[in-house]
Amino acid sequence: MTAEESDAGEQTPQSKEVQASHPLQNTWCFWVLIHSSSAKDNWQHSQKNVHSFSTVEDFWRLFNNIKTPSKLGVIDCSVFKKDVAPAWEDETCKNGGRWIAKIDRMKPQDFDQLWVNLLLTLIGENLGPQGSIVCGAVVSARNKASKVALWISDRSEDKAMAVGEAYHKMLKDAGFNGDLHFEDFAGGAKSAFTLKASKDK
Ligand code: MGP
Repeated sequence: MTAEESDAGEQTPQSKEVQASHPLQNTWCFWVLIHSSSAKDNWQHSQKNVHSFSTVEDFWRLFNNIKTPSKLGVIDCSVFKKDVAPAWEDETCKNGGRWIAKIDRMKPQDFDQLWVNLLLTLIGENLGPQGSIVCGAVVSARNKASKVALWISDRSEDKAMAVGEAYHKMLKDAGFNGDLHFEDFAGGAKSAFTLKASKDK
C-alpha cells in the first residue's frame, strides 16, 4: 500500500477488500541457502524454498518480516518464479545463464535497498520486452564482495543482452557502478558477455 492510500481516510469494507489483493503476474518463491560445510557437499539439497507469494501484499508481508541481506551473514537468498529452482540443473535455467554484479564498497543500507529495488523490478515484470525469460534473482551475501545475480532461461545474445541492459540500468539507478558479467550455464564459469560500467555495450 502506498502512503497516499494509507492516508486516504476512512475506507469502506468493500474498498479494503479490493486493496487487500493486488495479484502479481507470476507466483514467486523465496529460497534460502545457508552456507555450511554440509552445504558444500550437497549444494542442491541445501536450498530451501521457504515461502511463496503471488500478491503485492504477500510480498510486503514477507519482506517486512525478514532481515535484510546485509544482516544475515553468509547466505544466498533467491526469489524465483514458481516451479523454477535456483540451480543450474533446473529444466528452465539450464538453457540460460546469469548476469552477475559484484557489489563491493557499497554501504549495507544501500546494498539492502538495491536488493529490494531489484525484487520490485522483478515481481513488477519491469525488465523490458524480453523480461519473460527471467527466472529470478539471487543475492549472495559474502564477507567480502557480495553478488546480486539475475538468472535467465535463454542464452541467445539478443535476449540476454536486452535483459542485461535493463538489469544494468536498474542497478545503476540503485547506485551500482561496476561491470555486469553474463555466465552461460552451459559454458562453465566463463563470462560470455559483459556490460561495462561506463557504457552499456
Ligand atoms: P556460487 O554460489 O555460484 O559462487 O557457487 P560463489 O558464491 O562465488 O562461491 P563462493 O565460493 O564465493 O561462495 C559456489 C559453489 O556452490 C559452486 O562451486 C558449486 O559447488 C555450488 N553451486 C552454486 N550454484 C549456483 C550451483 C548450482 O546451481 N548447482 C549446483 N549443483 N551447485 C551449485
